[in-house]
Order: sequence, then structure tokens, then C-alpha cells
Amino acid sequence: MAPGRKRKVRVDFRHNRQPRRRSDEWTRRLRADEDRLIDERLSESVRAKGELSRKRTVIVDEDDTPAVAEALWRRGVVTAVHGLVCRVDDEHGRSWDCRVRRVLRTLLIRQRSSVAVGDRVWFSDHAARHDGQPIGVIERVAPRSSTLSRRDRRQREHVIVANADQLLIVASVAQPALKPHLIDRYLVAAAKGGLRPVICCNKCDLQPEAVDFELAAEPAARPDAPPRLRPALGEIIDEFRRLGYTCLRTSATTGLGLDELRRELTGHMTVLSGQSGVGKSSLINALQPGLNLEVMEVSHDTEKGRHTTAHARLLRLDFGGYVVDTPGIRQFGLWNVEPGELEAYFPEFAPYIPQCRFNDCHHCQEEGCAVAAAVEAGRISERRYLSYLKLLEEMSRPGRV
Ligand SMILES: Nc1nc2c(ncn2[C@@H]2O[C@H](COP(=O)(O)OP(=O)(O)OP(=O)(O)O)[C@@H](O)[C@H]2O)c(=O)[nH]1
Ligand SMILES: [Mg+2]
Ligand SMILES: [Zn+2]
Repeated sequence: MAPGRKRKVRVDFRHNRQPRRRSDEWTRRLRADEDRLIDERLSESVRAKGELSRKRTVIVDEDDTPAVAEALWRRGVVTAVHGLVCRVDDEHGRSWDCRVRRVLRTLLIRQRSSVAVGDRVWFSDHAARHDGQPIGVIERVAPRSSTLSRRDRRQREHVIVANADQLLIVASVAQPALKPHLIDRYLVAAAKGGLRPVICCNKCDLQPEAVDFELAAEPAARPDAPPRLRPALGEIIDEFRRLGYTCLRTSATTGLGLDELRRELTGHMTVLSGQSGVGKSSLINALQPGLNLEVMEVSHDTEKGRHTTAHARLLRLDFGGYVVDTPGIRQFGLWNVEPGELEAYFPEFAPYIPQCRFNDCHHCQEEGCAVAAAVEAGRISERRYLSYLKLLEEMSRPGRV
């Protein structure tokens, strides 16, 4: 924490004073401790101006997080979040259940943020035990080096994981079929969030199904689309590789490609994401059988997974590194990507963008667009370009998903 950059903020005190519904012996004890600790350690002062106008002054640093004497706290990493309780592993590998200090939660809510899996935290361990388990209180969250975020149904940011350095985009070649557009979305989210993407096409032991183009209004989705718009699986993989992305073929069942996958994961913190049923948990189990993650068959009727993994979980790998297993997603809405910046996440557009007639060209319908011309000339993949247009259209829509 840089000295001299701290300032005071006024935080509403009101919620703390409201009667609580479900409070039991240990939560009462925690709260009593909580208030005492804030008095002692957060340089807090309370003005006596009546119940509803009470505010506390908290010294915060430039990130608006409470400034604390770090030596007093334990450090840890959040491995799971279940409602208001976070699972935190400390530096000695011991697991703690932690609540988030109320005053910190208030600050986070104001920043429209919350504690996520992968967050590095400081927590106090003074508090009570519950069912023999030590309980901690998260006091501070370290600034994040990366985030993988998506737009949730309420149009808010959902941070899937913080501080990962790699995103393993898991797809399957069958059951469910490969969806290249979803991979393109993940590639944008990875670049935006500061993660290195690695694409993994799993279930290569199965006969590949027809690639699912999923661009509802686009010609590629029509069964009568010209053949050049409906490339085979191998061509899609080659296309990603030509763009410079690492694209693995794996099978959690036969072990195909697992040595290569292990090499990619060693020494990194990698989040696995993708549709339900593509085999994220199965791949982790295959790499480290002792973890025994739950896996379940894909439903035969719908070819959809059953959302077997319910919560994101950070797991330590014996061969070095960490993975985060996450629940399957149906849709991946991009978070905080503006239409004007989208072109930057399609690296193959870069050589052509300076040649567009208009500086603010969105490479959509504009006259003299060099990107559209490159697509026409076969120098940029038409599939990728349609994927770009789909994302651009979605971003420009009010109340977008
Ligand atoms: N044939 C084949 N089946 C696989 C492979 N990998 C996983 N499966 C099967 O696919 C099904 C779904 O696997 P999971 O590991 O539960 O998939 P997931 O991506 O974790 O799914 P969610 O947790 O719902 O997001 C299970 O029946 C697995 O046995 C593979 O490489 N080949
Ligand atoms: Mg799973
Ligand atoms: Zn253009």
C-alpha cells in the first residue's frame, strides 16, 4: 500500500444496526467481534447523530479497499464462494470458511463488485469456531491481475474467476457439437480480461458431429448455406491455429492429448470454461484422478449437459499449478466490451484496419471497408467475420444480453 495515497470515505452504518432475522449464537459472536475489530484496527470513528444517519469513517487506499495493518492478518486465496461464505486456503494449505467483513462488503457493493474465486485476500482468524471449523473474516481483497467476466442475466458483471493467467476454452467435437462462435466469444473475453487463451477440443475419441454455427440470423446457420461457410472440424481447428492460438485435441476417456494439456497447465493458474457436458471436470479428473470431481452423462434427448458442476472451485495440481473448474454456461455475454474496441480482439483484422476509408469504420456496412474487402478476397475467414458481426450487432443493441 503506497503511503500518502490513503483517504477517508464515509460508509453507511445503517444496515449493521438493523434487526437481523436468522441470527444464531455463533453469528452473534462473530458480529460482536467484528465491531470490536473495526474499532481497533480500521481507524474507524462513529459520529453520534442518531440511528439512521450513522456513518463510519474508514481509511481506504487508492483502490477504495480498507487499509489495514497487513501483518495482523493471514493471507489466503479464495477457492470457492457459497453465498456469503467463502472458502479460503491460507499459505499453509489450511482451509477456512470466511465471511466478508460487512464494511468491506459495503465498499464492494458500491464498486459493483464482490469476492470471487481466485481472489487473494487478507483475513482475520480471531473469530469463533463453527462445528469445530475455524471461521475467518475477510478484511481486504488484493487488486486483481486479471478477471474472466461475463454479463449475467441481470446485465451485471459476473466475475467467474480472478487472477487466473490462462483460460482453457473447453469444447467437444460431439455431444455437444463444436460451437466455433462460442470459442470466438471466449477469445474476446480472455483478451479483454488479460488471460492467455488455450482452446481444447475434447471427446476426440467420438465421431465428430457437424459443427454448430449458432449464428441464428446469419447465412452460416442455414442448412442451404454454401459449402465454404460450413467448414469441417479440422478446418476450424486449423483456422484457430493459423491465428496463433494454441488448439489441442483431447480425450478424457482415451487419454489423447493429455500430456500436451498437462504441459500447458503446469505452473499456471488456468480456468476451464465451456458449455455443460463438454468434459471440463472429466479432463481435470483424468489429469489428477485423486480429485474425484463429479461428472455426469450428457442427456441423450437434448445433447446438453446437466450442469453437474454447480460452483466454481479452485484446485491445486500435484504437477504444479492450479485449475478452476467452473459450471457449464449456456450463453456467454461479453462484459464491458464496447463496439469500437471489438476489432482489436480479432487480430487478423489488424493489417487491414488502417486501409479502411473511414477512421471510425466498424467494418460492417461502410463504404471502402478494407476488412470487408479482405473477407471478400478470402484473406480473412468469412466464419470469423460473421462471428465479429454477430458480436457487434449484439453490443449495439439496447438492453443487450
Ligand atoms: N466419449 C467421451 N466422453 C467424455 C469425454 N470427456 C467427458 N466425457 C463424458 O461427458 C460427460 C460430461 O462430462 P463432465 O466432465 O461432467 O462435463 P462438464 O463440462 O464438467 O459439465 P458441467 O459440470 O455440467 O459443466 C460425462 O458423461 C463424461 O464421461 C471424452 O473425452 N470422451
Ligand atoms: Mg463439471
Ligand atoms: Zn472497415
